[in-house]
Amino acid sequence: MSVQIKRRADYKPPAFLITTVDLHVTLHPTDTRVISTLKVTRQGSHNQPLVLDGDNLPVHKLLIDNAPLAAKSDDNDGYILTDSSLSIPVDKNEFTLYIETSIAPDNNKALEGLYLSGGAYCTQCEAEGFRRITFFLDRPDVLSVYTVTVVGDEKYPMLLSNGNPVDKGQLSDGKHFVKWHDPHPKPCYLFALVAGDFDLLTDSYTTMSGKEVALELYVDKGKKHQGTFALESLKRAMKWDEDVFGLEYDLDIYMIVAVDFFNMGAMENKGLNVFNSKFVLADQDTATDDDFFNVEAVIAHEYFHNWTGNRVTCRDWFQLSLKEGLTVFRDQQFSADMTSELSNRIKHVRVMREHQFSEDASAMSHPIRPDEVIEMNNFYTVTVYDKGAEVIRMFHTLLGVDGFRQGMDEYFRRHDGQAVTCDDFVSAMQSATSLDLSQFSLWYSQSGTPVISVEQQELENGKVQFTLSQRTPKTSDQHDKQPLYMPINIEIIGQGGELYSDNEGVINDGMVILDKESMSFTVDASGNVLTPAVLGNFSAPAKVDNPLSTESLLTIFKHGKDAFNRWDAMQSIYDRCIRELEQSPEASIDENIWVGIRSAISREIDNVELLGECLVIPSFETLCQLRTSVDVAELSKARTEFCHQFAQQLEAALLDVFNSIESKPYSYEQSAVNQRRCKNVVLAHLALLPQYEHLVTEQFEASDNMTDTLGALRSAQFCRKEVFDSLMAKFEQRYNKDPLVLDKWFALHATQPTKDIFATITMLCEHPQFTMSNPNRVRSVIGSFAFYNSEMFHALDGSGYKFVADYLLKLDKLNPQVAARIVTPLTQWQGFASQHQRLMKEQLGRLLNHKGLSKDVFEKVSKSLAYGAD
Ligand code: B3K
Ligand code: ZN
Repeated sequence: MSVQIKRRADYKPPAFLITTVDLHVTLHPTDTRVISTLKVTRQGSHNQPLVLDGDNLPVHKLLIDNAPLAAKSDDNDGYILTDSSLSIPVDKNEFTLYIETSIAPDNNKALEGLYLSGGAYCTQCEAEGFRRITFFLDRPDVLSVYTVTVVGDEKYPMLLSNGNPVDKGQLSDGKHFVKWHDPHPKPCYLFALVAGDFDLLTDSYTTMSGKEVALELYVDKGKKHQGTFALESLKRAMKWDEDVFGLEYDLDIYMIVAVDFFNMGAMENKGLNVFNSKFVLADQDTATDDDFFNVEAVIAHEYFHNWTGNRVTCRDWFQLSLKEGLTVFRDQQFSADMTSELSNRIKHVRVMREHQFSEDASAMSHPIRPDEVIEMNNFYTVTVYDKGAEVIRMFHTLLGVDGFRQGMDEYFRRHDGQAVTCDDFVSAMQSATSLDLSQFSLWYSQSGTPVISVEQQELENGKVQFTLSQRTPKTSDQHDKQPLYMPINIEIIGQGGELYSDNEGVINDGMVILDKESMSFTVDASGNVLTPAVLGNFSAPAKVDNPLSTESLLTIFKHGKDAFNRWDAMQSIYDRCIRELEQSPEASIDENIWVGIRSAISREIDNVELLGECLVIPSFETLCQLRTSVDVAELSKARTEFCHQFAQQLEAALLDVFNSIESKPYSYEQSAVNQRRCKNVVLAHLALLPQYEHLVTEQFEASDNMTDTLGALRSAQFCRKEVFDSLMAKFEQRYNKDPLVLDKWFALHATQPTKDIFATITMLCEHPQFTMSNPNRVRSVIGSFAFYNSEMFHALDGSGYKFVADYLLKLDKLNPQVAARIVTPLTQWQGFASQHQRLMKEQLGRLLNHKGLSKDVFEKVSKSLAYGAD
């Protein structure tokens, strides 16, 4: 297969710009006509032809300043059309180009470009989907003012595009049209068009300068009541961005459309966001607390893009983290302000440890600003997004709230209306601080997860020397690593909980800067045992190697000032216990640990937020990241055994917590969320003890909300099979008309570690609500199996790997983007024992040899197989 690798170093400014775009789109399922009129200006003096991107598009008509141009032939110098480009010979410096083309949205199952699904026309252009609609300079540094006329049947009463509506009317053939104008120049990836028949929720928001903005939310017919929370979230996001960053909305109307068929979460098209309905629709009967949280977070994320992404956009796609890392950081800060700082931080750190660390350890390792890409869609990764956000968080930590705001103000002052680079962002931040950020900027170019090691050594005269060192192991893409500039949150805690400071004054406000391979400082311990709690609040995206005794970990839990550290100490204790059971399955856990946890529970019984988080045993995926050569069956067995001992040993304490939390009528507000969370975590532990099975069924029957219903169902996974089956059957009967809710049921089935899992999955795929063409369904069945059913996915007969590969071969023909996501667990073989590796590579080999494999899947599979070969 011949593929083209694009490199960041090869960037060249565009040879032409397109200042205005006039699009006229006449919708039809198999013959949508797209007429595009472009004002084109040559950049600089050169005589190159104008080369437009166009993905398998025909040219029906082409005019330059009204003069027709034909295709090139022997005796005529016309345009040259290939399956990916249109080259137009032209010597004018400024001209108007008219091109007529056509597309078939009904045959578009990749859901990129313009597609017709679930009865609505919808577009997705980021990263390079606009070239599937019409010929264009499909790159983010070409900014144009758009005027768009959408023509459609009466069957589609709502015809939407970016900006403000400026005209509408009936046409003689029974069709109607709406014309839109967006005054803000934008790159084509922010173009959007939607046509359909929706229920509409309306509201308005008055901005800080007194401008009234119309808010419109379009949802499927009959779902209006499920849209209220999203609309309220939008207003909270608009207010927060004004309060915290002084940023105001800039059009008269802000529209959000929720659609069922969507490859990812949502898309920030200017003035017309398109959302996966999963991140819009929410009410207490159908959405869990986590769903409500996600709706608010994604609504905010897309809204925040209006400044960080749309007003200031990326020069090229290698700079993606410029908008995504920054916008994720902004949405995280917003969510923390709306809900709780602690549980937000824990949530995001879990994502880093479970998914980003594994990406960095795999063949897909890349810096937050990648250097090489085959398929851009493969780089919307946890590294670019979440590690990118961690890098922005470090700017925030280093510059402080005011310094960061000053840097942001300067960034907008310099770059509003431009397409810029990560270096431009760093330079704006540099203007707001006296710190030298040059070493810090290595975070943009160096991949991999640094490991911080902590050592302590007793010196004479009662002093203890602490040494912090850093090392970044080589990654698949880079062998040589340099020391990074890291802010490290640190607490030195004495046995009685007193905090110590150092003699050299390197700890400032609980923070040290580690900017070389290693650094040391001393503390007067005067005979006291000191416990260093390092990387509090996950102050840098790193792993920590801090060999503390169990007693020290319990000290951190008991006396640590930083709540995050306290949670983290508990996680380390669990990890340590599970390791013991891996080494010897008969081992019994040190009684002191149970005593410590029991007393922790009784001390914190009213602090349900911390308690709820602390009682979560690290996931299988997180444990994998702390180990090498994982034998899946062994690790799962040890984890399961630990969970059983945990429930038995702590039975009385867990029951106390369960009984202390009274069930109240549902409301989505933080204290109630914390209580439900804690209660459901405890229920899952108790469910391992047969005598508490009734608590699970009782909660299921009594529940007035999806959080508790699903909490009961998850716990029922640990009860007798007939209990689980009967509750699952009731759930399915109740929600079988609501595929979005049924996704939860699909996922629960697909993650059951049962021997007959393939029969179950086959049955799920035949369910009337399942369709391979809907990414949400595929993710909930096949994605859940591959990512979260570790025991069966990694079964040593290779059946799990083969099942996923077989499915991906079919899916890849329809939707390469989704296939390339789901192939991820198969490509991350590096952390597993050799018997797993061999079987995983066997399936990767099958995929690679498949004729017609998409470049999306090809890029990930070929890199994975090449890993370690050099
Ligand atoms: N910018 C979009 C993601 C587009 C993904 C293209 N494959 C959503 C977001 O991050 O807000
Ligand atoms: Zn984004």
